[in-house]
Amino acid sequence: MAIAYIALGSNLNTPVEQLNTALQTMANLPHTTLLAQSSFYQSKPLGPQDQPDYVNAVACLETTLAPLELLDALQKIENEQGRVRLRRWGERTLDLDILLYDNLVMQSERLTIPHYDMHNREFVIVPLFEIAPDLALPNGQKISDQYEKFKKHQMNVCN
Ligand code: A4P
Ligand code: MG
Repeated sequence: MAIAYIALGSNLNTPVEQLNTALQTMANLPHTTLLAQSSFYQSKPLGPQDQPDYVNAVACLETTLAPLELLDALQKIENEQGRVRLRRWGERTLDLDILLYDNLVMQSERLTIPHYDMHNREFVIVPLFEIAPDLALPNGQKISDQYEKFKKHQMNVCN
C-alpha cells in the first residue's frame, strides 16, 4: 500500500461539481481508498490571466496502484470529465496531478514526483497542509515550513 497525494484543479463547467465528481470516482478506483480530502479553495489563475478563477483541493489516497497505473487512472478521469488540452497553464475542466507517492522520487517522460512546482503554489500547499500538517517531503522538508510562506493567503473556501 502506498499513500499518494493528488492535487485537483478546475476552472470550467462548474468547478465545484467537477471536483466532487472526481473525488467520488477516485474513491471508487480499484485497490484504492480515499483517506482524506481538503476544503475547496478559490484561487487566482497562475499563468494566463484571461481565464476564470480556479477551484483547487488536495486528496489523500491509499492505493496499491503503481505510480504509472495511478497516472493512467487519473488521466482517464480527466478525459471522462471532458478535459481538452488547449494551452499551457490554460483553462481546464479538470486537472489531476500526483504531488507525492510515499517517499518516491522519480523523473520520467510521463511522470515527475514530487510535482515539480508544488512548493511554489499556495493552492497546493495550503490544502495539503490542511489534511497532512505533519507531512515531510522525500527531501526531509516539512510541509509546515512551506506553509509558513502562504499562511496569510487570501483564498476563500468555497464548499
Ligand atoms: N506529468 C508529469 N508529472 C506529473 C505528475 N506528477 N502528475 C505529465 C500528473 N501529470 C504529470 O500534464 C502534462 C503532462 O504532465 C501529462 O501528460 C503527464 O504525463 P497536463 O495535465 O496534460 O498539462 P498541464 O496541466 O497543462 O501541464 P502542467 O505543466 O502540469 O500544468 P500545471 O503546472 O499543473 O498548471 N492556476 C490555479 N490557480 N490553479 C491551478 O490548479 N493549474 C494550472 C496548470 C495553471 N494555473 C493554475 C492551475
Ligand atoms: Mg496536470
